[in-house]
This record gives sequence, structure tokens and C-alpha cells, in this order.
Amino acid sequence: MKVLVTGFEPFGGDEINPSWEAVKGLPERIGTADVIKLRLPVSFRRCACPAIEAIGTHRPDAVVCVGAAGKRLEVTPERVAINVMNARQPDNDGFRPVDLPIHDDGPAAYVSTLPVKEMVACMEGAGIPSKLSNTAGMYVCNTLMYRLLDYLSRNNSGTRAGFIHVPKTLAPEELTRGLVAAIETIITKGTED
Ligand code: PCA
Repeated sequence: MKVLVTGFEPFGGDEINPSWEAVKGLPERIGTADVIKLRLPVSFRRCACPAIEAIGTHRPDAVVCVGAAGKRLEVTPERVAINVMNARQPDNDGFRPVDLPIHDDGPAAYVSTLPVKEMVACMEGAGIPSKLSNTAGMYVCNTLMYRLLDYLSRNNSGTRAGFIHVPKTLAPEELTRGLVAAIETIITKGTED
């Protein structure tokens, strides 16, 4: 089994992005799965391309994308991505979309194909504050989740995918522990029904 895990480069003038710090700290293997790590640009237009390329190269069983959510206090698996781009601040390419669709002919939303509720329970069990989130926002993280689920559904792929937002309030080691717990759940539990 293989799991592709992505984090983001810094944005908004920050020196680091806790999502990449957390992903970087993951072991090369979790349970029976090989872990492939990838750092993505904070760019509406470019964020999904390296991930889609890595899916083609590695054929992972699951893709777990991770991003930072400044105002949150828990590690939050996302339930859904919506077909909207709306930004208060420009991305790292200087692009600031307002109320634009991600895909003109795409569905309004895609639901995570990861077992999000079990992931929350497992992280809580590991002592990491966690909560299910019903919105991934309308910035680059939502676009990445939408684009990947769109790509996987259009290609009839059995690969499961979803997104986890991490807070800035927890140490990177704690975030990494949370991700390990979430990935263990994905490996053992399969898709939420
Ligand atoms: N967080 C942003 C984009 C990159 C990141 O780490 C977001 O929530 O959309």
C-alpha cells in the first residue's frame, strides 16, 4: 500500500507553513504503507499539477493533502470541497480570484473519500485535538481538494483522497503525530459510508 501526503509551501508572508513541517516529519512507512511526501505551491493554478503527476507516477491507494488554517485550534479533516475560488489575499502567483468556479463544467462539490469521522476519533484517541470541518474555505486548499477529487472521479480511480487542515497552535511534532493517527485509520478503515 502507498499513501501520498502533501503539504504546502509558506504563504502570506510567513516563514514556514506548519502543514509542510508536519508532513516532513512523517516516517517513510506507517503500518503497511509506504509514505510519499510532496510539497506544493500555494497557487490556485499550479497546486494540483505536481500532485496529479505524483499520482500517475506512484499510483497511491490514498492521497492525504494537508494545509494550514490560521484560526483553527484543532486538526480538522475536511468533509467537502466546493467549486468556488474566492480569495481575500493573492496566492503566491499574485492571483486573487473573486467568486470564480474552479471548473466551469464541474459539480458544485466533491465529498472526501477518506473516513473522516474515524480519523477524528483516532486523532482524539491519540491525544491530538481534532474536529470534523464542513468547509475547507475558498482559498487554495479547497481548490486542491476539489481538483484532486475531480481528477480521480473523472479517471475512475480507486484512489481515495481528502484534505486535513492543521492549526498553527500545535507544535509540528504534535501535528505529525495527528497525521500518523489519521493515516493509520485510512490504512485500516477504508472509506466512510
Ligand atoms: N492554507 C491555505 C492555502 C495553503 C495553506 O497552507 C488554505 O487554507 O487555503
